[in-house]
Parts: sequence; C-alpha cells; structure tokens
Amino acid sequence: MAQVKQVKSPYEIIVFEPGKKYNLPLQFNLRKLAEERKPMILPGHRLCAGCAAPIIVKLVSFALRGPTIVVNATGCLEVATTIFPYTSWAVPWIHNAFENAAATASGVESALKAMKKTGRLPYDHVDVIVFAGDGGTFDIGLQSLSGMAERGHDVLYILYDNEAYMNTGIQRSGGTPQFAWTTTSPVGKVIPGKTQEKKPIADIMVAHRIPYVATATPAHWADLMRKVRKGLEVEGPAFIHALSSCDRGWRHDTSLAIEISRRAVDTCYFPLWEWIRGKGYYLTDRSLVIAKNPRLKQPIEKFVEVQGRFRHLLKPENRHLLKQLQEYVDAVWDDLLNRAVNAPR
Ligand SMILES: Cc1ncc(C[n+]2csc(CCOP(=O)(O)OP(=O)(O)O)c2C)c(N)n1
Ligand code: SF4
Ligand SMILES: [Mg+2]
Repeated sequence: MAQVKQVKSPYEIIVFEPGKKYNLPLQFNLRKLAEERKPMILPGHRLCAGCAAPIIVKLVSFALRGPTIVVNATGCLEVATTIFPYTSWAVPWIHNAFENAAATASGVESALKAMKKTGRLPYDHVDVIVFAGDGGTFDIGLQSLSGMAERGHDVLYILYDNEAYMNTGIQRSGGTPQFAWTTTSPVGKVIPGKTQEKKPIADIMVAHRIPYVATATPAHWADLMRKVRKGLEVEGPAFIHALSSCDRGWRHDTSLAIEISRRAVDTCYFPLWEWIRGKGYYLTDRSLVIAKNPRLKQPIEKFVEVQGRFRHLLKPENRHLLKQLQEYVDAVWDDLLNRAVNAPR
C-alpha cells in the first residue's frame, strides 16, 4: 500500500492534561484571529438574521488547532447551510441523520485512527467536531451521544441549544425551559407554556465521567473559545453546551442575540462552568465574577422580559409562575456554587 505523505498540521498542537500546567492560548485577539483564519462557516448561508448558531460556529473556527471534520445532526444549522447543490462549510462536513450524529462521529474518528495506524492519514492528527441542536441531543440523539461517551471516542460534541425543535416549527424539546411558549406547549387556559423543567443535559454528560464538559454562550466569546480548545486538547470525548438564541422561536428582536446571552448568564439562568475529570466543577468568566460578588446577580425578569415566548409571565395573574422560575434558577445556581471548586466559601 502506498504511503501518504505526512503534512504538518497548520496549527500548533498542545496536549491538555487536567491537573498539569498547560500552555493554552488564554488570551485571544479576536480581530487578529478573524483576519488570520478563515471561519469554517462562510457567508451565504440561509440561517435567519440574528441567529446565534452561526456566531457560535465562527467562534469555534477561531479556536481550531488543525485539520477538522465536522459532523452535523439534522436541524437549522444543517438544513440552512447545505441547500443542494451549495454548501457554506469550508471544512470536510458530513450529515447522516437526526438521531445519530454522535454515532457517525464515532465512525469517522475510528476511521481516522485506522488510517493513521496504516500510514494513510496525511496529517499528524485530525479533530472531529459534532454540531447538534437540542432536539438532536437532549432527546432523539441521546442514546448515540451516550454510546460515544461510554466508548471514549476522541470527539468534541458541541450542542447549540436554541431550546426547541426550531427547524420544524418551534416544537418543545427536553431543552425547552419551563413555561416557555412553543407550538406544542401553547400558552392558554389549559397550560402556561411547557409544564416540565429543562433537562440537565450537561450534568448528564458529567455523569458519564468523560474528560471535559463545559457550558458557553456566544456573548462570552473568549471563554467559549478557550473551552473549545480544551475540549479538543483532551484525549477522549468532550461536550460543550452552548446556549444559542433563536429570534424566531424565542420571539425577540434580531439585534438581541448577544444581549440575551449576556442576560442568560447575568441572571444565572445559564451559568458558565467547566467540569474537568479528576478535578471537578469550576465556574468561569462572568459566572465566577457573580459568585464572588452576588449583588451582580440579576432577577430572572431580565432574561424573560425581552422574549415573546415568556410574555405571559409578566402578566400580574402569572407572577407566581415567574416566582417559580426564579426559585428553580436559584436552586440550580446554589447547587452549582456548592459543587464548584473555585466558588467562594
Ligand atoms: C428521525 C427524524 N425525526 C424527525 C425529523 C424531522 N426534523 C428535522 S430537523 C428537526 C428539528 C431539529 O431540532 P433541533 O435538534 O433542536 O435543531 P434546530 O432545528 O432547533 O436547530 C426535526 C424534528 C427528522 N429529520 N428525523
Ligand atoms: S429558526 Fe431560529 S435557530 Fe433556526 S435559523 Fe432561524 S433564528 Fe436560527
Ligand atoms: Mg433546537
């Protein structure tokens, strides 16, 4: 069999080992990176104006360390970037089905390993990244994700969580928060939006004891990029839960994607943290600042008030629902403060 010529990776590879002093690029110059590196998602896609998903993908691009293959589950990101015969992806990209992105990525990673072993891989290393929505992760893809985690495939799985099945018309998912309006949890006399709480997907991944789990938003971009880089550096599966606002489904102005992400963190609705196997939970970025200075924590109204899907919660007769949502957020935040190694005691 002919040997393939080895090509040096275009980026420096740093192996991240939890507990060791490591030399990650902790400071990013976003403008410089944007000038130097071609994002893996290019202009011309059909995602809505104001959608957070392509912002997340662009930020992920700037944190790549070398040749990368993207596996995409069915959803807005997949459908709106690959309308036949066009593609917006500047990297090798594969879509298989809604429920099996993690299984597909497992196969890709295994094939790369086999190619490396037999000298057929033209690079030192190729990273594999999954992008999947909440429907494709909390619900229908959970079994393939769990299998990928349990088998220990070296894949970074990035969940872009817009909190409903947006691509098919805003149906509720396991990631939809309690009391949110969706087309299958309509607000009316019978129910006040979705009746169940959001599934704790990132903690479910921590329970798999994979090397690295983190949360992120596109507003906290340096934090997101650091986490992507760490997720790539660890050997084995890594999972990043990125909040991804959707102006169509959340019913907000198209200019608000970044502002809403900020409010999600400032209200502790979506705290920023990472979990490193063998070390534990760590608060990061703005959430660490809030933990050290609790008066900065904003009431949940600040997150709710700019979104039409929660409009009913602001009516006087529904104040008890808003209070219930606040109590839920407070309980989850307190629980995280108790677990986080770096939270003030
Ligand atoms: C097995 C299967 N069931 C249902 C569908 C239809 N479908 C395509 S995309 C989608 C919603 C995806 O939701 P999510 O994963 O949250 O991604 P989003 O569209 O919100 O980005 C559904 C239900 C499908 N393609 N395959
Ligand atoms: S429906 Fe929502 S998630 Fe889908 S492209 Fe539009 S803004 Fe983005
Ligand atoms: Mg979704």
